Amino acid sequence: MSASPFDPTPQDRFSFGLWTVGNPGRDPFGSEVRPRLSPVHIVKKLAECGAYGVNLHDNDLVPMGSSARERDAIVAEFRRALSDHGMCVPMATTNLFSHPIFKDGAFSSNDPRVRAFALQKTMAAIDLGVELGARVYVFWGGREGVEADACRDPRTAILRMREALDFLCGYVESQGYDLVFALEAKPNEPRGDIYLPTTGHMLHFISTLKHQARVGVNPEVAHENMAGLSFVHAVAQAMEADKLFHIDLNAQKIGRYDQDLRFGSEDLKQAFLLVRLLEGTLGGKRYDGPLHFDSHAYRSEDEEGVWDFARGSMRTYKILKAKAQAFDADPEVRGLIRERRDAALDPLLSGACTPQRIAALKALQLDPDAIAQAGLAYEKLDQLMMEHLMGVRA
Ligand code: DIG
Ligand code: MN
Ligand code: MN
Repeated sequence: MSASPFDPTPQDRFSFGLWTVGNPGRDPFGSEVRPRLSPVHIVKKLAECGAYGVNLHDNDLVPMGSSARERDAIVAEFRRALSDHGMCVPMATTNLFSHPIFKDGAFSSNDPRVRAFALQKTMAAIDLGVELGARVYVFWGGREGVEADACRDPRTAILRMREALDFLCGYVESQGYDLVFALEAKPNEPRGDIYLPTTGHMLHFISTLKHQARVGVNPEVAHENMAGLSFVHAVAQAMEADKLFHIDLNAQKIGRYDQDLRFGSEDLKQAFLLVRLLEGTLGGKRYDGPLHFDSHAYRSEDEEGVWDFARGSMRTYKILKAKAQAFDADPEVRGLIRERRDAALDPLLSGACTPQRIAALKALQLDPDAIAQAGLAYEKLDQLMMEHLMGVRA
């Protein structure tokens, strides 16, 4: 098959979790539809698709209850596969949600034995991630929440999660690991309400931690959409705070359960605006971390459909990247979004709050009615963007 400019390469930094392409298609209303794929097979196939990395929860690779010898053998085989296929492990994380012990949370559980077990499990999983070369460690608190809100003071839950993360940052420092943490928010599912439900909540929570510099966020498209929020604005706030340490890409229809659909397969306009932001085509810093697809193929698919899903995810991202580059290079677009400059006003709109600036702003003669008359040509701008997206303008 001839090469395409949208074929993924390792330089694109695309990654998938073992649990994503390895999803066997089970859902709350039906059993698995696909055979389970071994981690070694997933590494081989993802490399063939053009991905550069594979991520994992501890138990995606090492089943709970494995002996040390079994664990080491599994890890050795996996590392051989990574080496054979030129793949890396950019991110690792802990499964603190599947085992029944976590039925009422992990770090926020009312049972101190559960909280201790969660810390013990996470330290072992961090060791595994570092051994595999991970530089980012994700925390998704899927069970950190409630149905019966009377069960604990929500402030106690936040306190417990802060204590856990402060301890685990201390652990990473004590081991000398080169590892940062990325906190992933979700508003609900599987719990009725999950604590710290959006990226914005996480950004504030990080500001209360002892080791703030080591902690950032891992926003997910579907999760912010579930909260009815703009994912692009959540990512922009994280980037502006230098806290976008990782990202989970997928697609989501508004008002549904967490669908984890193929990237770009639903709201193409928001996917375009996201890629434009991440790639910096509108100006400003670009994101240079892993581009992780935390999503899975439709339940309708066989294994070949899973790889169609993986290829489609990466291809869509690269197509949108090319379209964003064309859009922001379009002279008509640049003319419409060029920032209005005013030599007289600009000095008054930034810098220190000096007596001179206060006096000058108070003395300004501005005619609000006249200013309000200005048209902004956003209809033309948005139509241009849509025409770039629809392929009738390049
Ligand atoms: C769900 O969106 C969560 C889990 O898949 C995983 O812990 C995390 C890592 O991307 N995302
Ligand atoms: Mn999700
Ligand atoms: Mn995720």
